Amino acid sequence: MGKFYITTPIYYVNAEPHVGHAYTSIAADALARYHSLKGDDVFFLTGVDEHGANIEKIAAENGVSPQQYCDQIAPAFTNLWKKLNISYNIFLRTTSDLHKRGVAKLLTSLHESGDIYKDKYEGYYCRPCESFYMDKELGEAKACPVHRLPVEWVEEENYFFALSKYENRLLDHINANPEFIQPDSRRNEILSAIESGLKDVSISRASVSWGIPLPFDPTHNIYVWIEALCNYITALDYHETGEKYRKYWPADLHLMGKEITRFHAIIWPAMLMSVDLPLPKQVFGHGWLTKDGKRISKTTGNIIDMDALIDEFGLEAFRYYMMREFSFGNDGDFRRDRFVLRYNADLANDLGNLLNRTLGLVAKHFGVVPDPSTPGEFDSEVKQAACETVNEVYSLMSRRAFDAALEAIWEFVRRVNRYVQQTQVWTLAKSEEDKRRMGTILYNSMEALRTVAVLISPFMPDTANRIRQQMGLDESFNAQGLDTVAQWGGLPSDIPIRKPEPIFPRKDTKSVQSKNADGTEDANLVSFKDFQSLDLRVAEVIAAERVPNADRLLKLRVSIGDTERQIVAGIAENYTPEDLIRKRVILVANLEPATIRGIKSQGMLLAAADGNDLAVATIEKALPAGTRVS
Ligand code: ME8
Repeated sequence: MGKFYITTPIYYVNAEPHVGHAYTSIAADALARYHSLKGDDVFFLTGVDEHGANIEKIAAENGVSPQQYCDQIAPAFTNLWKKLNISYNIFLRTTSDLHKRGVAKLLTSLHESGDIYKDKYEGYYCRPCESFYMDKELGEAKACPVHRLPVEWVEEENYFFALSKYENRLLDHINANPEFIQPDSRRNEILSAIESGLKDVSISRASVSWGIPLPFDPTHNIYVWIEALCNYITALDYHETGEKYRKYWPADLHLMGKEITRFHAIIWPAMLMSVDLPLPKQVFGHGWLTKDGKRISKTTGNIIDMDALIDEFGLEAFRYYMMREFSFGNDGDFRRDRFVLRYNADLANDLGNLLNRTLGLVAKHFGVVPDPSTPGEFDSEVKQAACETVNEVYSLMSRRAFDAALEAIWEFVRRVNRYVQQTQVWTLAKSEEDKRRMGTILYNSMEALRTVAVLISPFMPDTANRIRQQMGLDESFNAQGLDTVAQWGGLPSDIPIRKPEPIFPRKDTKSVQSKNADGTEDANLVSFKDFQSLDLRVAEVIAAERVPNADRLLKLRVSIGDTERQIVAGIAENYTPEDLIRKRVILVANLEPATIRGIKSQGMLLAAADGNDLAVATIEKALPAGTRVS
């Protein structure tokens, strides 16, 4: 157990927040909650960046003072964080006294360190970035590399920070601490930027009136980026070296989009070196959310309607999609069809069904959490899988691999669904002895669900609580930490469960499709590559028999040309063994084998089911067994 201080960027108030801002904040929230689960003392900072020429200009366009403008927009951010269930500890505004006092202290120290000097500055400036760019970064069109907008030529007398002096110390630090800048691709970019030479940076603007004055020359305002970076310590009461500062600094993680990593990984650490303060432990620059390949931003206007998605699918599904779909270090395209697909496949199907099926059977046969009195086949595999999943999640979260951590959890969910299938638990209510085994299987499935609830809680806190509630667990279980999931058997028996209700009702893709605003048709699509990964074959049934004591099961031998396979299929209510002999059916030949009622099944037949009516898919021509179906 330790402390974990995590920050998001402080976002500009020049427009309403969008899905890109939500992305960083949801990731930070998931990590903050995850560290709380681990037992760490977490401090989570976010806020808004309110000064600078850009804000001044927009306020003037709106006919209000900059302060009035900031006061109007800042609540749009706090309202969004509330809506997205972001568990921050401080929302810092750079117009606050707290920030101004801390900035004055840090800039005074910087001045005293001898690293500040006055000089004339000229260069290309991008207003939306509040940043100067070098000629070579702009290309022939003289456009900002982030916004693709024309830059302005600015000349003025400024104060400078001697950044170039810190080149070697920065390189040494980055090389000695591979975790300092992540992911590795960003680390390499920063290393080569430093290696190609750092120029001193201007830290003041005589011409910008909306800002914080330099403590040693109030005729200049502090350049907004220099002042904004200070927020990471000003929010901790740095001005009085307060308790929060002493407890939480240095930050464990500064999280941000890749376009501003250089400010955090070069300028900010050099400023801290100059005043002899400890450096943040990690700077992580994540990828961009794009739409049709273009970065989502207020300047391009390709904004995703978060409200509509959340209204339709719920907040938890939105948070899940954001963290599951994209690899955090890379760019990723926000696609509604993928959202719907993940909702139906992962949430409604895999997780929702497991919960519903398990609790449905518990409600029908026991009413309370049953006793795990009768161990049997597959139990230890499920327990082992739980333990492995927890360890995997630990390691993936430390690498900020949210998508892979969620995939590991879902792999476990699917394993438990398979356990329910393999043990055919629903058939075990007949004798008292069988029922004891049924109780054990259901107990294990519920214990697995308790584990899943803890593991998903950083990403989907409400879903975790709803699962626990339906399982009959009181609120004290909501506070269960990660240590409790490593101990299998923590679920108490005999407590009454609640009425099972679907947590993610399936969405009809047709009705979802028709709601597309841009008129394009999104479907529940899989890629052609995914489809091709299925090995479908014509299979000829050469033998068939009933499985004793299993009303629904037939055991088949099928030929797929060179080899034969044994298949267990739940079709006995619709077909006799004789019906099937010599039929040419379609086999999923590369499905992992399963054991059903103690009998190995090496594949699956395709069939269509309409309620209790079921028909096996057959091939109308006598094509050779083993022919590929595509
Ligand atoms: O840069 N995909 O504020 P900002 C992913 N005030 N994340 C995105 C994104 C996208 N398409 N668009 C925005 C500033 N973000 C400064 C920061 S910090 C001392 C000062 C997120 O309002 C991402 O975190 O332009 C990005 O770095 C940040 O919003 C930029 O927010």
